Amino acid sequence: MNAGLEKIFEGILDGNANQVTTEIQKALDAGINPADILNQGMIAAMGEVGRLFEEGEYFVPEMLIAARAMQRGLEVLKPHLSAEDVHSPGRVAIGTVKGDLHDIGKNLVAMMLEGAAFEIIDLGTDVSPERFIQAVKENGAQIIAMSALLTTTMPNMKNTIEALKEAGIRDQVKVMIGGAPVTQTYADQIGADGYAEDASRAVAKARSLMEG
Ligand code: B1M
Repeated sequence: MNAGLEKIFEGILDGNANQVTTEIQKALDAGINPADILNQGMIAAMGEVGRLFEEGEYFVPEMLIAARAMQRGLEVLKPHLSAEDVHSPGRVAIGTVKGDLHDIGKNLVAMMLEGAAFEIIDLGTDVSPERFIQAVKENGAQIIAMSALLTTTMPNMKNTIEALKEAGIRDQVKVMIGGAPVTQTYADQIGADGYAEDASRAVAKARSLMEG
């Protein structure tokens, strides 16, 4: 790998946002293709972060600062990327379900998905079924990603799936769920298409939902 791209890659792994932004600017000034900076330097680094997390070498704080460094880097790189440079695997509308204000895990999932080049529509917290439906109808979301941290708000995942059915658009969109009290069994019970236990696995799950 080009030495500059390597520094970007390492900067993301270390969560060193200043290194990442400085090295991206240097790479751009040196005429390196923005798509190569994105794919070889940045997305590859987030893939490595996910691997280290799954192997127990990284924990949530390391993943969070890496994702933040990635986001800061994207702010520098984005104006230089053309539509052809970014091969987005899909468009994801993500939110914490109605009644639930926990957003740290949801934000982490959104950042990791963005790091994997997914287009993210972040609906925030306390998201009603109607708002998720709107994201499918008006914003073309291909995946609805719902997070819940409370046992009392988990039923709103089921309510959202029911609302999608009532709106006649259940088959137009994949539904993925997660959050501390959520399980694969619950996902199966309510008819979600996928469940992921953490932000890294959420990326793999979203990819497989787009392929399937
Ligand atoms: Co709250 N809270 N909280 N809280 N809070 C919990 C969740 C709780 C377990 C604490 C406890 O009692 N031990 C408990 C829930 C009990 C239950 O329902 N079984 C609880 C409670 C009761 C409450 C209140 C009701 C307290 C009160 O007011 N009486 C209240 C509810 C407010 C509301 O939402 N309406 C409340 C409020 C809050 C704060 C506002 C103070 C704050 C939230 C701040 C914020 O998010 N901006 C807060 C916090 C911080 C927590 C704890 C301490 C930490 C949650 C967190 O951020 N974890 C939490 C206790 C705990 O978990 N130890 C607790 C870190 C985060 C990275 O993990 O969100 O699990 P997590 O996300 C993971 C995975 O779950 C997964 O990936 C992430 C990263 O790997 N994941 C997904 C998450 N979403 C996913 C979606 C996916 C896939 C994977 O696909 C779509």
